[in-house]
Amino acid sequence: MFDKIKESVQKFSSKSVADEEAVNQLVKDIQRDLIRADVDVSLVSELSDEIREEALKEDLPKGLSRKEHVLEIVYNKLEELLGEEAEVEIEPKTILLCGLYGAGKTTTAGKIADFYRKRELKPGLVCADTDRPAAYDQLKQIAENIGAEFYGEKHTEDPLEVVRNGREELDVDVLIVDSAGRNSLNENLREELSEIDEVLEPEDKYLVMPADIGQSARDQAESFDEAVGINGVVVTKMDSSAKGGGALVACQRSGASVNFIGTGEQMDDLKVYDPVDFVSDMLGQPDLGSLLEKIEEMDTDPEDILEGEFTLKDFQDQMESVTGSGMMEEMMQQLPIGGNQIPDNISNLTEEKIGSYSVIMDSMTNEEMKDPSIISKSRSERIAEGSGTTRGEVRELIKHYRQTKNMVDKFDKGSMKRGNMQDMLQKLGM
Ligand SMILES: Nc1nc2c(ncn2[C@@H]2O[C@H](COP(=O)(O)OP(=O)(O)OP(=O)(O)O)[C@@H](O)[C@H]2O)c(=O)[nH]1
Ligand SMILES: [Mg+2]
Repeated sequence: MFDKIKESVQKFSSKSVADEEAVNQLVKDIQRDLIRADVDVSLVSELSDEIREEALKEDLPKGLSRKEHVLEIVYNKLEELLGEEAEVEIEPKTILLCGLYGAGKTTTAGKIADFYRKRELKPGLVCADTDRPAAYDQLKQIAENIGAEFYGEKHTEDPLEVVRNGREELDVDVLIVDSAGRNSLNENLREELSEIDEVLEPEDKYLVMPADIGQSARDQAESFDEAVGINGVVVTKMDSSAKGGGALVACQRSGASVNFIGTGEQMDDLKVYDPVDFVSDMLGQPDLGSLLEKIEEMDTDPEDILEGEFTLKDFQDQMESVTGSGMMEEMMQQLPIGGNQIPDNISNLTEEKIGSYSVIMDSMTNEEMKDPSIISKSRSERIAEGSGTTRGEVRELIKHYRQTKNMVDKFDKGSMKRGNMQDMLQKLGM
């Protein structure tokens, strides 16, 4: 995927000064990395101009070092390139999956069923791939494994009949229909999908595409959209292709929204698409500010944080325990890292900001606090309105939470003891 970019960013981070030469080198490296990930060349060139321009010409924001400023620009530009986060509403619906041979449709059908099952909606899988008898067995097995309802007819050649019967038979909240693939989007597939579409009238029609098709995802998304009117895309096999970045950017360009990405063969290898998450997963640059808050919280009760998932609720508690920047600085002095490694923006998280985060979180439902991945665009609009903030601020809060969560996820109990702080920092690459 974008793992080469991570190396380029690390190379830049390890330089002693972030001068023009270093920035130019970083931009050159990122250019090469993006082109290797099969991102459209014209976009790459636009992006590098923008990074160079902003990194070298813009005034340094207060409290940020040049290096941090440049990295922040890179993160933001990559996030922009990757488009909008997905809108995945957790509500009853019918979903039709389509795509070419081997794209990952059947596996994705199972993953999506499991995704809703975990969110308390009862899923059902219907096998409308009547081309191969093995398709029936494959989906049935998946349904059994995850505890989803299943409907299929092993010896039929009529997918429409199966879809009709499946809809009658299954009493579920989320009905997911797996369809047959073809080598290409030919007349035959067009017709079959349109007919299924008419019978099923699904709320969602997702095109499933593997990451390794890179930027041709754009053409594929456009032609499927023309043929059956897709309203979402799932990009699978992000774990096993270097071209996933290119595929995601291409979807964005085609106007298709990426709803999920598949990151492995297991049922829980599915993520709601979120560029902010994606970039921080990829580049994994820990935010030292959040780390310190984490350490501070550990002083109070490390066990609490480690019990289960680190939720937004934990994040809120953590926020509330940070009473001022002074405390943070004092704590810094006690850390076993050299003073010169401490970024200037360490006290960036002002009391004002903590206050506004708290208000935002107060506008969230319990469900959202427990599982922020369900916070879609419309939910974040509602939260912004309820808290008198903007969607941008809601996003910023969630981003901050995710960075902290990424870090917490890296800790293990052994190294949580205060004496092992050095270990912990090493683990985080500091
Ligand atoms: N590594 C990886 N493998 C995946 C992913 N999604 C699917 N696969 C694998 O890709 C292969 C094809 O997946 P299927 O789900 O059968 O694809 P399909 O689109 O239903 O294929 P047809 O029905 O033959 O058109 C299987 O071996 C899956 O395990 C993913 O996200 N990562
Ligand atoms: Mg299949």
